[in-house]
Amino acid sequence: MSNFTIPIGALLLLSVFNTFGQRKTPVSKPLVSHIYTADPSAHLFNGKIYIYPSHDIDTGTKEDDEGGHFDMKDYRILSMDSPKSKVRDNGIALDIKNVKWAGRQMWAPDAAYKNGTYYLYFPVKDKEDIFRIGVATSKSPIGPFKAELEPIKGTYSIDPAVFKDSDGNHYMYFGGIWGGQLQRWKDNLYQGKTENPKKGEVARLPRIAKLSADMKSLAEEVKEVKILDEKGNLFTEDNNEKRFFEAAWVHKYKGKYYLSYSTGDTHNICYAIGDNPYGPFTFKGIVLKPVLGWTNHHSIVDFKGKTYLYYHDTEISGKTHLRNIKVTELKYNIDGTIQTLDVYK
Ligand code: FUB
Repeated sequence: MSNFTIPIGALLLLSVFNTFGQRKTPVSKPLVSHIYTADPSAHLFNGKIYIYPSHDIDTGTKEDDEGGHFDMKDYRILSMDSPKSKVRDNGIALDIKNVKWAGRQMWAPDAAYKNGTYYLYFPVKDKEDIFRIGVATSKSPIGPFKAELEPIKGTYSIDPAVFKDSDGNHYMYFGGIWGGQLQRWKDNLYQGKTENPKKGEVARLPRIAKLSADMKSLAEEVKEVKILDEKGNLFTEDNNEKRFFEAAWVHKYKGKYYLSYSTGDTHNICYAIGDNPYGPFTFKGIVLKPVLGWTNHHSIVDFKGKTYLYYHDTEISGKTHLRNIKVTELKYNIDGTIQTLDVYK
């Protein structure tokens, strides 16, 4: 975990140090530097890129193993005419004080569009300190968004990612272990405070449910999404270079479904390929090697025939919980595998 502050002068040199003290030069610049942003969920709406990120702030909350220092209180939406153009900060789109049921910690959101309405999906702890997923609506992609009075029934944990399939159906993926509390849920029932998964146990899996036509409720019971190794086996917890931790994202390429996700404590963004939204998905490799900071969280979006990876690191602050979002191009090999990105030289 990188926890030192980099003076502005050092930033000008455009090189930073990783966890092991090695000098690294980032290939991309932070998209904005007047605020801290993370977990960028990028979408193409009306020919423009809209980025739905977490808005990191320093509230002074003490760092703990559950991520208490990630104490975010609102969402701000960024937009760009293209992945290479100027970034607009469109101001506060949803404030925690306007979410009736929310307690604390607005974590990684996502968004979707259907029939003239934009939907913002967001994880936040309720008054009992349990992560739930809420939804808020707006007629504009940049908000302001109005939150529903209750979280989406049947949802839990963090990191919602809503995928629109070619047939118009929407699916929500979600879940994250450790501070994201996924380990506290079994068969969609809350088990109370539960230890993190142990070595040798089958690793926790991301969840999926189809969204109802109203986009504000689940159309079915939440299911686990199986991620298999090359031999068809589920990963165990000690295979933490490859197993799921948080930050699921699904995109489609040449008719196949790509599930990408963070391995958390080993800091990779990995991916697995499947034949339908529910999986199973078979592990293929690494999309993005570890970035500066502890967390790694991304999204993948197509724009004018190219594919872009939005991600974050801690280049500006050097602090785990104060991140900055970035973008770089992502490329495929002829066989459909993804070319692994190392975003430092
Ligand atoms: O931003 C808070 C949490 O950090 C996200 O929900 C995780 O995916 C990790 O990036």
